[in-house]
Amino acid sequence: TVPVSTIVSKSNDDNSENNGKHRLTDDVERIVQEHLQYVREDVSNGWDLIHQDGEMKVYRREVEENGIVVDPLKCFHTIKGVTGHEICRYFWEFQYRMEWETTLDSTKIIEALDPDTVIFFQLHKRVWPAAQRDSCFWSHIRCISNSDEDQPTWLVVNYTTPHPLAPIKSPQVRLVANVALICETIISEPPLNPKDIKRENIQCKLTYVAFVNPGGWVPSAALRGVAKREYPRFLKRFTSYVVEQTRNKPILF
Ligand code: H13
Repeated sequence: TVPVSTIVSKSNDDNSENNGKHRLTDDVERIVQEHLQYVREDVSNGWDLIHQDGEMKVYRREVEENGIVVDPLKCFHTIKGVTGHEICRYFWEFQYRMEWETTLDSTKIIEALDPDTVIFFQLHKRVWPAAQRDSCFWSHIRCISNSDEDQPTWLVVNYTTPHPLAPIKSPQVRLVANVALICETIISEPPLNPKDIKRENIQCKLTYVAFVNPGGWVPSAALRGVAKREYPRFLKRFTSYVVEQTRNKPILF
């Protein structure tokens, strides 16, 4: 849950009289479904493995639009001792963000659309060899149950949206992104009583996909260099952070 003090505005839509719907409900649904399809597509054709470290694999496809690098990225990782819910929760929740994000100057929530969907405004560190970037995106967390026996799939989607509280102020450049974190929990040798499951019996299979348009021209080689360095760094730092944070806490299924 988001501390009330951090929310700049609540949605104008009265969700309670609108079946919990808000102005972006249909967009959120469409993008979530697209990611659930896309996550199944494999990386055997046209994807380059650009980084591997133990269980972590980072793939990308080199794509340019009007001379701008917009390389799609797909990462896989397996993390011992945490659930998909824990990984997604720490990724989505505002209060942990600055503890694991190293590429941000600031983050704030400018609107809460429903308990699972908020709009963030973020200022990115100037790691790019060009103007500073900002971003404004809805961020949605969801649990999808597969069957009675299986553990549910958890996912978070971050998707760029315009917002009156976040106008683009030149020379600031806006990143355009469509990012998803999709997690499954695997339980090995499940005990008869679910209450007896220990952290040593669980692992999380994570897929992270990113389509990011830098919003303006950046030298291709420099941008690809930054991406190749920063995505693996993010995955390693973020997942270690969640392992540390949850180590002595009850398991959140
Ligand atoms: O996904 C990551 N962070 C999210 C939470 O801060 C925000 C992210 C997002 C980015 C941009 C716009 C909207 C949302 O989902 C981790 C991101 C790691 C970034 C590594 C740096 C990559 C550099 C590539 C630059 C492409 C322009």
